[in-house]
This record gives sequence, C-alpha cells and structure tokens, in this order.
Amino acid sequence: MNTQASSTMRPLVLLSAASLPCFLLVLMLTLQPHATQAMNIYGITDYGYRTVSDRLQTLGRTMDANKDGEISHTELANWAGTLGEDSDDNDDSEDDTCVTEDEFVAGLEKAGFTSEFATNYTDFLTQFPAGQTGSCNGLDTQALAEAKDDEANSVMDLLSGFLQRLTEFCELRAETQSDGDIYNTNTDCSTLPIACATSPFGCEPVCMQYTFVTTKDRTTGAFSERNLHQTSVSASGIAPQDFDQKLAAMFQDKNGDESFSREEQEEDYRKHYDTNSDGCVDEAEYKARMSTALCGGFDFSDEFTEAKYQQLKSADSDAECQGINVTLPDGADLSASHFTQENTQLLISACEGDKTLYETNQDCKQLPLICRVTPLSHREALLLSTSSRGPVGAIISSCHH
Ligand SMILES: [Ca+2]
Ligand SMILES: [Ca+2]
Ligand SMILES: [Ca+2]
Ligand SMILES: [Ca+2]
Repeated sequence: MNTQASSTMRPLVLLSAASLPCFLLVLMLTLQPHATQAMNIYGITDYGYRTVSDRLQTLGRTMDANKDGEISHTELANWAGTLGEDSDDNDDSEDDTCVTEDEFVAGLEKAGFTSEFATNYTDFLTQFPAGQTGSCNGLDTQALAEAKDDEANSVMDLLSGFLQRLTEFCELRAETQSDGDIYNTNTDCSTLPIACATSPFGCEPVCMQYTFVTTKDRTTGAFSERNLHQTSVSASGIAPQDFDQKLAAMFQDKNGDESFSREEQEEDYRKHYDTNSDGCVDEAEYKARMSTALCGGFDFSDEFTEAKYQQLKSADSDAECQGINVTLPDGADLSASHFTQENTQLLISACEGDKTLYETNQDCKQLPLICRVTPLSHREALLLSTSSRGPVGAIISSCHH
C-alpha cells in the first residue's frame, strides 16, 4: 500500500471506526434519565478526549505550536511551562521555571490521561539533558529553551514514546494483577487496543509490536487479533482484494527487473515484517503482515498464511531464529513466474487439502475463477489481456501444471 493512499484514508478510518458505536451509546445515555452531561461513555469526566488516541493526538497538536510536525525544545519548554496551571499542586505560582513531577502529573490529567499512567511516566521530564539543572528537581524549562541546539523530535516519535510506556504500563499491571483488571478500570489501558489498531498509531512499530507480539497470547475480548482485524477491515471499508492482486503487491521488485532478488526480499522482510528488528520474522510478525488488513497488510486468509509460513520458516529446530531469518542464503532470487506459480500452487494444495475451504476461505473461493479460463468468461479476457504483464498472467500457466 502506498503511503499516499493510507494517509488520505486516515480521517475516514477514524470517523467510521468511532462514530457508529459511539452514536448508539451516546443515544442510549441520552435516553437514560440519570445520565449526567459531565460523564462520557467510559464513565469518566468528559474532557472531550474519548480515547487515549484522541488524547495523544491532542497532546501532539498542543506541543507542536508551529505545526511543522516536529516538537523543538523551545516548544517543549513552552508546553511544559503551562503544566500545573490551575491545579491544586501549582508549584509555579511564583512563576518559577521548574516543572516538578506533581505539575507534570496534573498537566497530563488535565489533558485527559489517568493519574496512574501519568504518575508512572514522570521520568519523561528527565529525558531532556538540557533541561536538567541542579536547582530544579524535574525539568528546567528555561535551561531547556536556552540550550544552544534547539533539537527537535518528530511529533510521532514523541507520542510513540508515550505509547511505548503505556503498553508497558498496562501489560505489567495486567500481568501482576496488582490492582485487578487494569484494562477495565483504567481508560488509558481500556482504549489502548483500539488506539493501536487504528490510524494514526496502528502502523507505528510500537503498536504493531503491542498488538501482534506482546498481546498475541490473549484470545478474548478486545485483544483478539481476529477482532482487531475485523475492526480494521470494517473501519477501512476496503473489500478484500483479489488474490492475484495481493500476490502482485507481495512481489516487491523495486528495480523492475522482473526478479524479486535476495536483496529485495531481505529489505522487504526488514521493512515490513520484522517489527521488533531482531533479524527474525516470527509467526506473529508474519501474520501481522500477511493476514491482516492493517498497515498495508495483505489480508490473505489464515490458511494460506499458515501454509506460506510453514514453507518459509527455519527447518532447523536448533536455529536461533525459529521463524524466517531476515538474512537469506545465496540463490534466493525469485523470478516473477516462479514466484506466482509457487504461491498459486501453495494455495491449490491448501484448498485441495480441505475442500470445504472453497466455500469458506476468501482465497480458495477465488481459485476456480483464477484458474478457469473459458473462451466466454470475462475473467479470461481480463487474464489474457494482462498475461504479458508478469505475475498475473503467470497464474494461468500455474493452474495448468
Ligand atoms: Ca514545531
Ligand atoms: Ca514549578
Ligand atoms: Ca528486482
Ligand atoms: Ca522479529
């Protein structure tokens, strides 16, 4: 998927994902005589930031005063300088330039975050060396603003830092169960799965890692990969693409020489599959790319994805990487026709192995159409007209082998 298309889609995704269920819930609450205006659908005071995604995006817009997509140290200092205003913990009443942990927590609470999360992330203040001075136990905004290099972070990088800490916070609490069910009691955690499944954060590595790796063993409720997958598909409004189109999209022949070379494949694995950059594409990472519609995923069926993973993964049970090693051996180059025939044959084997799949599996359902070439079919005309264009046309010869 190209970035242009996905970025123009973003507002739509957010709108359709959030509006319908929210509308129904708001309607239900409106009809309840005891519902108060101050409470939102999550039962907390409504600051207008319904989900942690909303809160983070608003935070990013607030910090990036000149809206250039980067947060300079000056902007950060200006933002931090406003923290704690109007709060009971106002240590800035004397207009000092030191932002304390209490002021930071109060500021994040004002921005809609939970105090539990804010308290957990006070070391945010110490992440900026230029703002560390002996006289201030926190962040010295004046020192930060006056630092010689006005360094900048992209808004997304800074918010990804928040998300990283949030995923760790929620998971650790959920694992230790020290305070019950954090995913039900804390609104930063309860809205994290959907924040990480939708744009603009769904495609950030931290969210891919969280959704498909960290929480991969969770099988119920909001954590089900299938649920997230369905949410993203219905939110995106994209119909499943044709199998042959998806194959063509997988064939990342960057230099257009009709060969998916070893180097091109390795780059593809690094950029699109190995989200935790450990040099090994594990099953969760492979599924994230192949069988979801998220983040440029291909939305292949589970059965085809599984067959493909079994074909590619290490055969050596002692190997350090039990999945797909990102570093490929010599001779891994794939020609366009070989690539298409091999994958089509893999699909044929999967579908023939369980013929009920022709009724239930989105890829198998397409196989007869892909393989059937009759003189009168529109499909044939389509296939023949494109048969000289590499992967699509090669399917025909694959089916007749
Ligand atoms: Ca800026
Ligand atoms: Ca202060
Ligand atoms: Ca190539
Ligand atoms: Ca990996």
